Amino acid sequence: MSDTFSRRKFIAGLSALSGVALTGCNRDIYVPPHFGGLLDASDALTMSVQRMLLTEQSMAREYSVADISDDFPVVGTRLPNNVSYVMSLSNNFRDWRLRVDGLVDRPLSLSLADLKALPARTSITSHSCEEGWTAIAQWQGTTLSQVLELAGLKREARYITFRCADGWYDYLDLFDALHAQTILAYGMNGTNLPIPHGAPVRLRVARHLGYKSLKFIQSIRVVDMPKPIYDDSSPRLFHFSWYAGI
Ligand SMILES: Nc1nc2c(c(=O)[nH]1)N[C@H]1C(S)=C(S)[C@@H](COP(=O)(O)O)O[C@H]1N2
Ligand SMILES: [Mo]
Repeated sequence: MSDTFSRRKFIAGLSALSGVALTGCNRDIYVPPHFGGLLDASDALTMSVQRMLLTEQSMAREYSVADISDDFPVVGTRLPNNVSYVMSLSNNFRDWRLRVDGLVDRPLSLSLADLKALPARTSITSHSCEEGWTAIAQWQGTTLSQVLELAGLKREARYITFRCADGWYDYLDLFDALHAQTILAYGMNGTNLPIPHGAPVRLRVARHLGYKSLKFIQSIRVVDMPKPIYDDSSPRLFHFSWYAGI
């Protein structure tokens, strides 16, 4: 959004759409035009208004079957060294559950079958790792937005945080979390997601570099502000500085 874009009109439009007047909002106050400020400006943002905002978002390019890479590298963890993960792997993830909690109306505990019962999205997108490679695969899963809608985001919800079975932890803002190409993927190239690629479920965040596409997702927590975690078991300590920008 450019500086010249009329914020005032935009916010006014939002309040009209959501049917809620932004009373107490001093319209002459300068608010920097960034998404965080925009969300803060309107606590009245409903999911449907957010979805309208998101239709303005750019989509990552989608490819055809012929573009799928023969070799998709594995980066980082190939098999989480975690007892409960290995146990659920041994029963084919039948007892695996995805917890969704935090700032939601209805905390969830979803099985793989529950996720697969939701409408699926299949897309062929490219994945670029900051280590310097790009590969294309077909991913199948449920959009994260559907799962968040099932749980029901509370008004204070701003970020979606993820914990993985190997100790990785990261977050998405609502714009990325609700994006149509952000999926919880359980299928890759027409088969179940292979273990080294993050079985049973990984994130695919099409417009981000590879590190945001977390593998071995274990739980999702909705928060108003992601907290840096000091966790000795987390290989992500070196990513700590990324939180500084929030
Ligand atoms: N839990 C977890 N998620 C992860 C990683 C990891 O090691 N553990 N590696 C990240 C990085 S840097 C990349 S490029 C991709 C790699 O996914 P792939 O192994 O399927 O290629 O997953 C990302 N998500
Ligand atoms: Mo990566």
